[in-house]
Amino acid sequence: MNYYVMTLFPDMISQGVGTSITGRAMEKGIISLHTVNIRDFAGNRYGKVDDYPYGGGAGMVMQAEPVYGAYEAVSAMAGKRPRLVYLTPQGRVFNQKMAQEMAQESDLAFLCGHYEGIDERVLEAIVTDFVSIGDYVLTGGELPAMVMIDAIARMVPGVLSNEQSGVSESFSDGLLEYPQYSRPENWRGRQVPSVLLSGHHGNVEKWRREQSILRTAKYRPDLLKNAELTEKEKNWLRMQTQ
Ligand code: 6GU
Repeated sequence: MNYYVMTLFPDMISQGVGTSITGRAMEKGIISLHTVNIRDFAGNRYGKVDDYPYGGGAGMVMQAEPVYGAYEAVSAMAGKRPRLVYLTPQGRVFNQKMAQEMAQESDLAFLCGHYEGIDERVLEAIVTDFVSIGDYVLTGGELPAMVMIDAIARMVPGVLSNEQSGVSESFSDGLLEYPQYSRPENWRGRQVPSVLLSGHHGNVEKWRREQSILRTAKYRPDLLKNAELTEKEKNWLRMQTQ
């Protein structure tokens, strides 16, 4: 899968994506990353890409033409006009299902804004998806783009090892992960739950499933509506919370 990121801070993206699992996937050629500096498409000698908003108000607006030029360059690299995600708190809130769906694309482009926003006309002309990563405001689209690239990349075959891939089931059944423990058995007076030391695989699986359900009920009760619980599990959960 080929990623293209249009930004004023290309180093931030290449440093982030080039690290750890996504970095390894780039080395292996499973994903590629092309950053495009929007400043390179400024129509002036100073690399100025922003101007005052028509109608007045605070801050500056990123102008349409440099952004359009950057997308033309991305299109030339991709050999087509790829799907383009604009990172904005006004977008649809990103989730695992969207990550899964976007992972099917061969090419995916991201547009990172700064200042008070980008001239609406270029957004109308080129953006296919308006996406937010949650209900809070960030200073720019770079961190959200990296969040999306990471979540999407781990859905691309070969990016995770077989061992790691099982972990991706965690959200797909709509429940939070169960707690994990490693050595030592007693850490500063805190014991590992005895069922995990029992060697009884069936009991371990049952305990982990119960822990997932309890955690979800406690921290993310909103997820339970869409989680795949059996009638028996629903009854069991009612018993626990009474
Ligand atoms: Cl995509 N951009 C910005 N600037 N802030 C955000 C966001 C995006 N998602 C949540 N907050």
